[in-house]
Amino acid sequence: MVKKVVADFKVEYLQVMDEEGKIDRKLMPDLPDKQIKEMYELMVLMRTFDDKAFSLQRQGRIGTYIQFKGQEASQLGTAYALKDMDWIFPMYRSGGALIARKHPMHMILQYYGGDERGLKSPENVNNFPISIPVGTQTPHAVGCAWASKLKNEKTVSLVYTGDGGTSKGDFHEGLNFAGVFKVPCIIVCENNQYAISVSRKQQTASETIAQKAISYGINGTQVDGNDIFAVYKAAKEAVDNARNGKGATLIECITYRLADHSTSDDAKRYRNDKEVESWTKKDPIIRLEKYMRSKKLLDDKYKEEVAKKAKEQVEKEVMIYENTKDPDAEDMFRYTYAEMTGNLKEQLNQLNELI
Ligand SMILES: Cc1ncc(C[n+]2csc(CCOP(=O)(O)OP(=O)(O)O)c2C)c(N)n1
Repeated sequence: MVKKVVADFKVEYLQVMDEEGKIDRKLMPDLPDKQIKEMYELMVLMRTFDDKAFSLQRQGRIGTYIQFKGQEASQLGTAYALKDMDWIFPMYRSGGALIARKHPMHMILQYYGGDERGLKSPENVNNFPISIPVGTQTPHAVGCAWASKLKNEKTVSLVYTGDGGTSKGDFHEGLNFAGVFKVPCIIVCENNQYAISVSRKQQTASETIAQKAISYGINGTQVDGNDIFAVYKAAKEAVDNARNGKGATLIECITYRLADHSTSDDAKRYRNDKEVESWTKKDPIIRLEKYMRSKKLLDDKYKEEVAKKAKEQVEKEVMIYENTKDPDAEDMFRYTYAEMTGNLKEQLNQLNELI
């Protein structure tokens, strides 16, 4: 006898707005014009910040930097569906999501300038520090969601991972736990087609990443990650479900990293120009601009104003970053243990002799 394990094995793919900025009215989420403009302004701010941070790295004014160019819709659309008191668990490429979550830009620069204090969450919002190790953030987010559930707090946790991160054991452990304990967690996989030079096809034999949710008994959906409306709609539904006790969701955002993997990578060595060009045409910001122009929500003057304001804001944040006093070198000894150990004391003395 053959047992039918999965009745309807289907993965939904959601697109609301096509590359020309045309929307499917039936699918359009409820977003007043004011919010659409706010989303646009935030996406421009993110892009402006990202470009500036790259330039600062090249000038030696910050250390290694990880660009998120091209992934603004995936990051904003998901973060936008949350309340401030919800939790996010960002990864190294989540700078855009952090900006959307009110993390001061000068602090993001501070972190990439080598100062850990930049990851301290602002008081009024729950942003976990970013994860540099690939994949480890998923079990953290699921555990936090479980804690919220046990404490009956009605907050949800949202975690960002890459397509490469889905090959890590942590991802599967997290999803398994999320299913068993029915936790209020949203796992966002930004499938940007590459894990450094490893392509999505080399990463998994699954047709989609979203379908992995099925085996863990959680919801799974795939969206056009360059379509801000589709991402927001899927995220809002997932957040509402989580808050109402309907468990976790895995959202796979199909997107593309338009820049190199990091400032120490050269993507030209493993991606061809034609491919990059085809994704450049799907740029999430240009797509939203097309829609807004057709709805008379954007004209050249407004576009220029938004760009100018974003530039000024970013420049101001760079100034704050560059005027931030370095941490005290002694801090690394002071905060390692509650009581300083003998060999740390010795090292601290050596440091003091040097300075
Ligand atoms: C545990 C661990 N192993 C290896 C690395 C080195 N590493 C850094 S980024 C990366 C690729 C991750 O790709 P993906 O999850 O798709 O995210 P993306 O960088 O594309 O956003 C790897 C292997 C790491 N940071 N952590």
